[in-house]
Amino acid sequence: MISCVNLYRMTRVKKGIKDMKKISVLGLGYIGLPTACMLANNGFEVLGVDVNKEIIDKLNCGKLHIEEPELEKIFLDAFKNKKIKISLKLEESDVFIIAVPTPLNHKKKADLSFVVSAADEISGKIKKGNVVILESTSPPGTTRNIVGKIITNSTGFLAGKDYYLAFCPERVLPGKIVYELENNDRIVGGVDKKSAEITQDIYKTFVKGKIFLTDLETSEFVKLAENTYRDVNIAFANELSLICSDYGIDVRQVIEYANMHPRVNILNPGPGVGGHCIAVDPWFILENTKRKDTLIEKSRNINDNMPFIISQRVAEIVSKYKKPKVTIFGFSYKENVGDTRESPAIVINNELIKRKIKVSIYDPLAINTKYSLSGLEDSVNGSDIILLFTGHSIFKEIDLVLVYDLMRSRNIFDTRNFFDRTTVEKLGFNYYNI
Ligand code: SAJ
Repeated sequence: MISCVNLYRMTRVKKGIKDMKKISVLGLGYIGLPTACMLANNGFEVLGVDVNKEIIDKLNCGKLHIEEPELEKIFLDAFKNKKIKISLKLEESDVFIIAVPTPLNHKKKADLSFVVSAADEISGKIKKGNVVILESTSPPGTTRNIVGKIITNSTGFLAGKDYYLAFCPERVLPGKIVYELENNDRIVGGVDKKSAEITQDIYKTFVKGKIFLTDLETSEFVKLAENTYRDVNIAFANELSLICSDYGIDVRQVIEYANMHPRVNILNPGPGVGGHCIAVDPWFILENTKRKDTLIEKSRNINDNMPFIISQRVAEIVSKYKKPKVTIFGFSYKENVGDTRESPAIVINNELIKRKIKVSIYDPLAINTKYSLSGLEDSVNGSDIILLFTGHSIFKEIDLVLVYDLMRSRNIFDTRNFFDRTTVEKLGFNYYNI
C-alpha cells in the first residue's frame, strides 16, 4: 500500500532548469532591469514588465530611465537581439521574478503594496511547476506569508508542492550594479530545498559568485542584517564625529589611526544616510519585533539626525551675512550616482529654506529630482558658503579660483573630507568639516 507521504511525493511537481524557458521580471528599476538583461543575455526568453507606462515607452525606444555603468550595453544587446520584450502586461511564464519597490510608509513600516499587486498578477498567470522568486528587500516572512499566501488563496496551489517559491535578495552597490550582479555571492532561500535549488540553477546562468542555499526567512533576514550592519557602523562614525568635535579633535585622523588596528574598520562620518536601502532596511528588521530601545533604532535616529545638525552648523556660519545664500554641491544620496531618493540633502535644503536662507543646488549627475538644479556659475554666484554634500569625482575638476571670484563670502563646509584643506585655505577659503 503506497503511504500517503509517497503519494504526496508522487503528486509534487518535478521540474528542472531545462524546463525553464521563459522568465518574467516584474519591476524594471535599478535591480529588475539589469537582472532581466542578464537573464536574457544568458539563454532565457525574458519579458520585462512595469506598471509605469513612461518607463515602458522609453525602454521600447531603446532608451534607459536609469543611469548605471554598462547597463545600456547589456540592455541593447538583449533588446536588439529580441531576447527581451518590454510590456505593461504580464504573460504566462515558467519563472516570475518580483523586483518591485518596498518603500517605508509614514509609520516606518514596509509598504508591501507593490509586492501584493505583483503577486496578484502572477496568480492570474501561474501554472503548476512554475517558479516564483521575490528579490525585493522585505521584512522576514514576506515571501511565505504575503506572496505565497496570495498565490495559494487565489489558485489553491501550494508552495513547494504545486510551484516553487524562493527569496533571492540582491546585494549590489549602486554605481557598480552590473559588475556586482555577476560577481557578488548570493543567498537563496527556498520554501523547500527543491525551490532553492531550481532558483540557484536559474541564477547560476549569470552569477559567477557562490550561491548559498537556506530557508526563506533566513535569507530575508540576511539581506536586512547586511544593510543594518552598515547603518549601525555609520551611526558609530557619526556619533564619534560629534563627540570629537566637542573635544576639538579631527575625527578623520582618529578614524584613520584607529583603522590601522587589525580588527577595527570604522566607516566614514557624513551628513546623513540616504538611498532606499541602508536608511530603510533596519526598520524592516524592527517591524515585527516587540523589543524596545534597540541599538538598531538608535542608530537610525543618529543617522537621520545628521542632516539637521549640518543645517544648524551651516546656518550658524552664514548667520553673520545679510540674506545669506548657500550652495549645495552634490544632491544625490552618495558619490558618483544620480539617485536622489531619500537623499539627506533634501532635508538640508528644506531646513535651510525654512530658515529663510537662499539655497542653490549644483549636481550635474542628479536625475529624476523635482528640486531645481543650477549650473556651476549660477549656483555659486553671490554665494556665502559651499556645502559639499556629495563627493562626485567630477567635482575634483571644478575651478575653485573661478568659484572664489564668483562667491560673495568664501566658506566651504566639506561634509565628506573631499577637498584638500591646505589647498582650499591657500586659495583663501574658510574651511569647515564634520
Ligand atoms: N555612507 C556614509 N558613510 C560611509 C558609507 C556610506 O555616510 O562610510 C552613506 C552614503 O553617503 C549614503 C548611504 O550611507 O548616503 C548608503 O550608501 P552605501 O554606499 O553605503 O550603500 P547603498 O545604499 O548605495 O548600497 C547598499 C549596499 N549595502 C551594503 O554595502 C551592506 C549594497 O550592497 C546593497 O545592495 C544596497 O544597499 C541595497 O540595495 O540594499
